Amino acid sequence: MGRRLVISDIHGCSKTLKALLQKINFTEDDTLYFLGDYIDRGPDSSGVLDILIHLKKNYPSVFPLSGNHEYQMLEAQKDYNDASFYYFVKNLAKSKDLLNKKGKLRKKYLKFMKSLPYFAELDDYFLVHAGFDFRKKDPFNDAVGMLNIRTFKYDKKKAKGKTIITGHCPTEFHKIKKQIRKNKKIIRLDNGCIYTKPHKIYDYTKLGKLCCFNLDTKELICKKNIDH
Ligand SMILES: [Mn+2]
Repeated sequence: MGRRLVISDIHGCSKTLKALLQKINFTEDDTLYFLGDYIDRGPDSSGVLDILIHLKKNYPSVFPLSGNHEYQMLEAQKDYNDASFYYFVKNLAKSKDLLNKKGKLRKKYLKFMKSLPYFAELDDYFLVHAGFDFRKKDPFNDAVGMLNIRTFKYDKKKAKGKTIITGHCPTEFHKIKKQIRKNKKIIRLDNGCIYTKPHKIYDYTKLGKLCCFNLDTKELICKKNIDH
């Protein structure tokens, strides 16, 4: 039996992702889920998407989900005119490498981002980028909530008693380990791998790792950011 593994927010850190995949020694027997936010902020959004597109194409047991950054990119692409879209991608998202020479999103990235589901339900887990707004009648149909919510209360009935694994909110490393140790029903796996320097909100000394969680052994395998 292969392992069931989950990796959270990568944000353009392709070297760190490659190193983590080597460290976990991913093979075709494993099932590998990604929690979204592959792009923006980091140095190599296109590199991260290339790795994911390659994995998804070659391994039927690789399941990338959408994050709010992929969703925002698709919305901007749909809603903005060419100049505004270019400004958004270059200056706000900082992912100019996703564009072709004409300033449009490269087709392979557009196609990939459009293909991403918002959550995955396993026998014993829900996997989702941000969480579920259980105050809603159908939280599993609420894309904005699943991709953006920051705090939410666990609802045993709606979550069917399953543990929820999320990313989205940078969480200090000792807190991630504590949630796992205490068998919490919500486990936040995002250690903010992009935060490697002093920051006005976050304590960067407790962040900066890209984490992979083994759903069966509860083991955490992490790689410190090597992209900058
Ligand atoms: Mn996010």
